[in-house]
Amino acid sequence: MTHCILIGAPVDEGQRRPGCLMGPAAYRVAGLAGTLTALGHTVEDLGDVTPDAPGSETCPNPAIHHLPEMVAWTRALRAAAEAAMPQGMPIFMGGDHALALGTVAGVAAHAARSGRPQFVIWLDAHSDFHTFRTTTSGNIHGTPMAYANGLAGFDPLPPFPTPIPGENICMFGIRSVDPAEHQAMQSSSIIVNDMRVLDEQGIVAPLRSFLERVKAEDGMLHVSLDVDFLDPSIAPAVGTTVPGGTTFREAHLVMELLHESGLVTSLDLVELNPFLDDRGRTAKLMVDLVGSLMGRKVFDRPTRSF
Ligand code: 6HN
Ligand code: MN
Ligand code: MN
Ligand code: MN
Repeated sequence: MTHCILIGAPVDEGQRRPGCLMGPAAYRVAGLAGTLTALGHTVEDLGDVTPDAPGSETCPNPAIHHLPEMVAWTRALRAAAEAAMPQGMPIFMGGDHALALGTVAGVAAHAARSGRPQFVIWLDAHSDFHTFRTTTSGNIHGTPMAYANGLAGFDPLPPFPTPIPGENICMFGIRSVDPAEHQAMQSSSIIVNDMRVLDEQGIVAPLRSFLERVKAEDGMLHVSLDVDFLDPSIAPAVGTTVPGGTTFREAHLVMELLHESGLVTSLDLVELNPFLDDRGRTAKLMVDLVGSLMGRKVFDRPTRSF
Protein backbone atom coordinates (compact mmCIF):
# COMPACT_ATOMS: atom_id res chain seq x y z
CA MET A 1 0.00 0.00 0.00
CA THR A 2 1.36 3.36 -1.04
CA HIS A 3 0.35 6.83 0.01
CA CYS A 4 -0.17 8.55 -3.36
CA ILE A 5 0.06 12.34 -3.42
CA LEU A 6 -1.61 13.85 -6.49
CA ILE A 7 -0.16 17.22 -7.45
CA GLY A 8 -1.59 19.15 -10.40
CA ALA A 9 1.02 20.95 -12.50
CA PRO A 10 -0.93 22.78 -15.23
CA VAL A 11 2.19 23.94 -17.06
CA ASP A 12 1.41 25.16 -20.58
CA GLU A 13 4.37 27.45 -21.22
CA GLY A 14 7.01 24.87 -22.18
CA GLN A 15 5.65 24.65 -25.74
CA ARG A 16 3.39 26.63 -28.06
CA ARG A 17 0.17 24.66 -28.40
CA PRO A 18 -2.26 25.58 -25.65
CA GLY A 19 -4.11 22.82 -23.81
CA CYS A 20 -1.73 20.95 -21.49
CA LEU A 21 -2.98 23.17 -18.68
CA MET A 22 -6.19 21.11 -18.79
CA GLY A 23 -4.22 17.93 -18.06
CA PRO A 24 -4.73 17.79 -14.28
CA ALA A 25 -8.48 18.26 -14.69
CA ALA A 26 -8.60 15.49 -17.31
CA TYR A 27 -6.79 13.04 -15.00
CA ARG A 28 -9.25 13.83 -12.24
CA VAL A 29 -12.21 13.36 -14.59
CA ALA A 30 -10.72 10.11 -15.93
CA GLY A 31 -10.70 8.74 -12.38
CA LEU A 32 -7.06 8.66 -11.33
CA ALA A 33 -7.81 8.90 -7.60
CA GLY A 34 -10.51 6.20 -7.75
CA THR A 35 -8.22 3.88 -9.71
CA LEU A 36 -5.59 4.18 -6.98
CA THR A 37 -7.96 3.70 -4.06
CA ALA A 38 -9.50 0.64 -5.77
CA LEU A 39 -6.01 -0.88 -5.75
CA GLY A 40 -5.80 -0.39 -1.99
CA HIS A 41 -3.68 2.75 -1.93
CA THR A 42 -4.40 5.89 0.01
CA VAL A 43 -4.75 9.07 -2.03
CA GLU A 44 -4.37 12.71 -1.16
CA ASP A 45 -5.02 15.30 -3.89
CA LEU A 46 -3.17 18.52 -3.09
CA GLY A 47 -4.87 20.40 -5.92
CA ASP A 48 -2.91 22.38 -8.49
CA VAL A 49 0.39 24.12 -7.76
CA THR A 50 0.27 27.89 -8.20
CA PRO A 51 3.60 29.52 -9.13
CA ASP A 52 4.61 32.99 -8.00
CA ALA A 53 4.06 35.86 -10.43
CA PRO A 54 6.71 35.67 -13.18
CA GLY A 55 9.75 37.97 -12.96
CA SER A 56 11.66 39.43 -15.90
CA GLU A 57 14.48 36.92 -16.45
CA THR A 58 16.10 36.74 -19.88
CA CYS A 59 18.61 34.45 -21.58
CA PRO A 60 20.86 34.84 -24.63
CA ASN A 61 18.82 32.58 -26.94
CA PRO A 62 16.09 34.69 -28.60
CA ALA A 63 14.08 31.60 -29.52
CA ILE A 64 13.26 30.85 -25.87
CA HIS A 65 9.74 31.88 -24.86
CA HIS A 66 7.92 32.07 -21.52
CA LEU A 67 11.21 32.00 -19.61
CA PRO A 68 10.05 33.97 -16.53
CA GLU A 69 6.94 31.77 -16.27
CA MET A 70 9.08 28.64 -16.42
CA VAL A 71 11.52 29.95 -13.82
CA ALA A 72 8.56 30.51 -11.49
CA TRP A 73 7.09 27.05 -12.24
CA THR A 74 10.44 25.36 -11.67
CA ARG A 75 10.85 26.96 -8.26
CA ALA A 76 7.29 26.10 -7.20
CA LEU A 77 7.37 22.51 -8.45
CA ARG A 78 10.76 21.81 -6.96
CA ALA A 79 9.41 22.95 -3.58
CA ALA A 80 6.24 20.86 -4.04
CA ALA A 81 8.31 17.77 -4.88
CA GLU A 82 10.66 18.23 -1.94
CA ALA A 83 7.73 18.67 0.44
CA ALA A 84 5.84 15.62 -0.87
CA MET A 85 8.68 13.07 -0.99
CA PRO A 86 8.92 12.45 2.76
CA GLN A 87 5.11 11.94 2.90
CA GLY A 88 4.55 9.40 0.14
CA MET A 89 4.77 8.97 -3.61
CA PRO A 90 4.07 12.17 -5.53
CA ILE A 91 2.26 11.81 -8.86
CA PHE A 92 2.62 15.03 -10.84
CA MET A 93 -0.30 15.50 -13.19
CA GLY A 94 0.94 17.69 -16.07
CA GLY A 95 1.17 19.92 -17.78
CA ASP A 96 3.85 19.84 -20.45
CA HIS A 97 7.24 18.22 -19.91
CA ALA A 98 8.90 21.47 -18.83
CA LEU A 99 7.42 20.68 -15.41
CA ALA A 100 10.19 18.09 -14.97
CA LEU A 101 12.74 20.89 -14.54
CA GLY A 102 11.18 21.35 -11.11
CA THR A 103 9.91 17.89 -10.20
CA VAL A 104 13.19 16.11 -10.92
CA ALA A 105 15.16 18.83 -9.11
CA GLY A 106 12.95 18.38 -6.05
CA VAL A 107 13.10 14.60 -5.93
CA ALA A 108 16.87 14.62 -6.54
CA ALA A 109 17.40 17.11 -3.71
CA HIS A 110 15.36 14.84 -1.45
CA ALA A 111 17.37 11.75 -2.48
CA ALA A 112 20.63 13.55 -1.77
CA ARG A 113 19.38 14.48 1.69
CA SER A 114 18.43 10.84 2.30
CA GLY A 115 21.90 9.70 1.22
CA ARG A 116 20.49 7.65 -1.68
CA PRO A 117 21.29 7.91 -5.39
CA GLN A 118 18.57 9.20 -7.73
CA PHE A 119 17.67 7.27 -10.89
CA VAL A 120 15.34 8.38 -13.70
CA ILE A 121 13.39 6.43 -16.31
CA TRP A 122 12.40 8.72 -19.19
CA LEU A 123 9.55 7.29 -21.29
CA ASP A 124 9.33 9.57 -24.32
CA ALA A 125 9.57 9.80 -28.10
CA HIS A 126 12.07 12.63 -27.47
CA SER A 127 15.29 12.87 -25.49
CA ASP A 128 14.48 16.37 -24.12
CA PHE A 129 18.22 16.98 -23.96
CA HIS A 130 18.49 20.58 -25.18
CA THR A 131 19.90 23.39 -23.05
CA PHE A 132 18.44 26.90 -23.10
CA ARG A 133 21.31 27.72 -25.49
CA THR A 134 20.86 24.89 -28.00
CA THR A 135 17.08 24.74 -28.44
CA THR A 136 15.98 26.09 -31.82
CA SER A 137 12.24 25.68 -31.20
CA GLY A 138 12.63 27.68 -27.97
CA ASN A 139 10.24 25.21 -26.33
CA ILE A 140 11.51 24.57 -22.83
CA HIS A 141 9.74 21.19 -22.64
CA GLY A 142 12.62 19.93 -24.80
CA THR A 143 15.22 20.61 -22.07
CA PRO A 144 14.57 19.00 -18.65
CA MET A 145 16.74 15.89 -19.05
CA ALA A 146 19.86 17.94 -19.83
CA TYR A 147 19.17 20.12 -16.79
CA ALA A 148 18.90 17.04 -14.55
CA ASN A 149 22.14 15.66 -15.99
CA GLY A 150 23.89 18.87 -14.87
CA LEU A 151 24.67 20.44 -18.24
CA ALA A 152 25.65 24.11 -18.34
CA GLY A 153 23.50 26.58 -20.26
CA PHE A 154 20.45 26.87 -18.03
CA ASP A 155 20.82 30.35 -16.58
CA PRO A 156 18.79 32.03 -15.21
CA LEU A 157 17.68 28.79 -13.52
CA PRO A 158 19.69 27.90 -10.41
CA PRO A 159 22.17 25.05 -11.02
CA PHE A 160 20.51 21.63 -10.73
CA PRO A 161 20.82 20.71 -7.03
CA THR A 162 22.57 17.36 -7.36
CA PRO A 163 23.13 16.45 -11.01
CA ILE A 164 22.05 12.93 -11.90
CA PRO A 165 24.88 10.92 -13.50
CA GLY A 166 24.16 9.74 -17.03
CA GLU A 167 24.40 6.08 -16.08
CA ASN A 168 21.48 6.66 -13.66
CA ILE A 169 19.27 7.93 -16.49
CA CYS A 170 17.54 5.44 -18.78
CA MET A 171 15.45 6.51 -21.77
CA PHE A 172 12.90 4.31 -23.54
CA GLY A 173 10.88 4.90 -26.67
CA ILE A 174 13.20 7.48 -28.22
CA ARG A 175 12.61 8.18 -31.92
CA SER A 176 13.15 11.93 -32.37
CA VAL A 177 16.46 13.54 -31.41
CA ASP A 178 17.65 16.93 -32.69
CA PRO A 179 21.29 17.31 -33.86
CA ALA A 180 22.39 19.36 -30.82
CA GLU A 181 20.79 16.87 -28.46
CA HIS A 182 22.47 14.02 -30.28
CA GLN A 183 25.84 15.69 -29.94
CA ALA A 184 25.36 16.37 -26.22
CA MET A 185 24.21 12.79 -25.61
CA GLN A 186 27.26 11.37 -27.35
CA SER A 187 29.41 12.87 -24.61
CA SER A 188 27.15 11.66 -21.79
CA SER A 189 26.70 8.18 -20.36
CA ILE A 190 22.89 8.24 -20.53
CA ILE A 191 21.35 4.89 -21.44
CA VAL A 192 19.36 5.46 -24.63
CA ASN A 193 16.96 2.67 -25.48
CA ASP A 194 15.60 4.07 -28.71
CA MET A 195 12.91 2.26 -30.70
CA ARG A 196 15.61 0.34 -32.57
CA VAL A 197 16.77 -1.21 -29.29
CA LEU A 198 13.18 -2.08 -28.37
CA ASP A 199 12.57 -3.62 -31.81
CA GLU A 200 15.66 -5.80 -31.50
CA GLN A 201 15.67 -6.73 -27.81
CA GLY A 202 12.14 -6.03 -26.65
CA ILE A 203 11.48 -3.81 -23.68
CA VAL A 204 11.95 -6.39 -20.90
CA ALA A 205 15.69 -7.09 -20.98
CA PRO A 206 16.91 -3.45 -21.06
CA LEU A 207 14.38 -2.45 -18.40
CA ARG A 208 15.28 -5.31 -16.08
CA SER A 209 18.99 -4.63 -16.31
CA PHE A 210 18.44 -0.98 -15.34
CA LEU A 211 16.10 -1.91 -12.48
CA GLU A 212 18.65 -4.39 -11.16
CA ARG A 213 21.13 -1.51 -10.83
CA VAL A 214 18.60 0.73 -9.09
CA LYS A 215 17.94 -2.07 -6.62
CA ALA A 216 21.60 -2.93 -6.05
CA GLU A 217 22.39 0.71 -5.26
CA ASP A 218 19.28 1.25 -3.10
CA GLY A 219 18.27 4.11 -5.42
CA MET A 220 15.21 6.31 -5.56
CA LEU A 221 13.48 5.99 -8.94
CA HIS A 222 11.63 8.79 -10.71
CA VAL A 223 9.53 7.84 -13.75
CA SER A 224 8.64 10.52 -16.29
CA LEU A 225 5.91 9.36 -18.69
CA ASP A 226 5.38 11.53 -21.76
CA VAL A 227 2.15 10.74 -23.68
CA ASP A 228 4.15 10.62 -26.92
CA PHE A 229 6.03 7.54 -25.62
CA LEU A 230 2.87 5.80 -26.86
CA ASP A 231 2.05 5.34 -30.50
CA PRO A 232 -0.19 8.19 -31.74
CA SER A 233 -2.77 5.65 -32.93
CA ILE A 234 -3.58 4.80 -29.31
CA ALA A 235 -2.71 8.18 -27.71
CA PRO A 236 -3.68 11.07 -29.96
CA ALA A 237 -3.90 13.78 -27.26
CA VAL A 238 -0.40 15.21 -27.54
CA GLY A 239 1.03 18.09 -29.55
CA THR A 240 4.25 16.30 -30.54
CA THR A 241 3.12 12.99 -32.03
CA VAL A 242 5.85 10.86 -33.62
CA PRO A 243 4.91 7.68 -35.50
CA GLY A 244 6.36 4.33 -34.46
CA GLY A 245 5.75 4.56 -30.71
CA THR A 246 5.19 1.87 -28.15
CA THR A 247 2.11 -0.33 -28.31
CA PHE A 248 -0.63 -0.70 -25.72
CA ARG A 249 0.90 -3.94 -24.43
CA GLU A 250 4.50 -2.71 -24.42
CA ALA A 251 3.45 0.30 -22.35
CA HIS A 252 1.47 -1.81 -19.88
CA LEU A 253 4.34 -4.30 -19.63
CA VAL A 254 6.74 -1.49 -18.68
CA MET A 255 4.33 -0.42 -15.97
CA GLU A 256 3.82 -3.99 -14.71
CA LEU A 257 7.57 -4.57 -14.46
CA LEU A 258 8.00 -1.25 -12.68
CA HIS A 259 5.33 -2.29 -10.20
CA GLU A 260 6.95 -5.66 -9.56
CA SER A 261 10.28 -3.95 -8.92
CA GLY A 262 8.79 -1.98 -6.03
CA LEU A 263 11.35 0.71 -6.79
CA VAL A 264 9.34 3.66 -8.13
CA THR A 265 9.32 6.61 -5.72
CA SER A 266 7.84 9.43 -7.86
CA LEU A 267 6.02 9.86 -11.17
CA ASP A 268 5.36 12.57 -13.79
CA LEU A 269 2.44 12.28 -16.22
CA VAL A 270 3.21 14.82 -18.93
CA GLU A 271 2.19 16.31 -22.27
CA LEU A 272 -1.48 15.25 -22.20
CA ASN A 273 -3.39 17.89 -24.18
CA PRO A 274 -7.07 17.11 -23.54
CA PHE A 275 -8.09 19.57 -26.27
CA LEU A 276 -6.61 17.11 -28.81
CA ASP A 277 -8.16 14.00 -27.30
CA ASP A 278 -10.74 11.70 -28.78
CA ARG A 279 -13.53 11.32 -26.21
CA GLY A 280 -11.01 11.10 -23.37
CA ARG A 281 -9.32 7.95 -24.63
CA THR A 282 -5.75 9.19 -24.07
CA ALA A 283 -6.53 10.45 -20.56
CA LYS A 284 -8.17 7.10 -19.77
CA LEU A 285 -5.20 5.16 -21.18
CA MET A 286 -2.77 7.20 -19.06
CA VAL A 287 -4.88 6.47 -15.96
CA ASP A 288 -4.95 2.76 -16.87
CA LEU A 289 -1.17 2.77 -17.19
CA VAL A 290 -0.89 4.27 -13.72
CA GLY A 291 -3.18 1.44 -12.59
CA SER A 292 -0.68 -1.10 -13.95
CA LEU A 293 2.21 0.79 -12.37
CA MET A 294 0.43 0.67 -9.03
CA GLY A 295 -0.36 -3.02 -9.08
CA ARG A 296 -3.39 -3.83 -11.21
CA LYS A 297 -3.05 -7.22 -12.80
CA VAL A 298 -5.39 -9.58 -14.57
CA PHE A 299 -4.29 -12.73 -12.78
CA ASP A 300 -2.18 -13.14 -9.67
CA ARG A 301 0.70 -15.52 -10.17
CA PRO A 302 4.12 -15.85 -8.61
CA THR A 303 6.53 -13.63 -10.50
CA ARG A 304 10.26 -13.10 -10.23
CA SER A 305 10.93 -9.94 -8.29
CA PHE A 306 11.44 -8.08 -11.60
N1 6HN B 1 8.82 16.71 -25.21
N2 6HN B 1 13.20 18.28 -29.75
C1 6HN B 1 12.01 19.08 -30.01
C2 6HN B 1 12.20 20.50 -29.48
O1 6HN B 1 11.37 21.34 -29.79
O2 6HN B 1 13.16 20.72 -28.76
C3 6HN B 1 10.79 18.40 -29.42
C4 6HN B 1 10.71 18.43 -27.94
C5 6HN B 1 9.58 17.61 -27.39
C6 6HN B 1 9.44 17.80 -25.92
O3 6HN B 1 8.84 15.55 -25.64
O4 6HN B 1 8.36 16.89 -24.06
MN1 MN C 1 1.53 30.24 -23.60
MN1 MN D 1 9.05 14.89 -23.28
MN1 MN E 1 7.97 13.81 -26.15
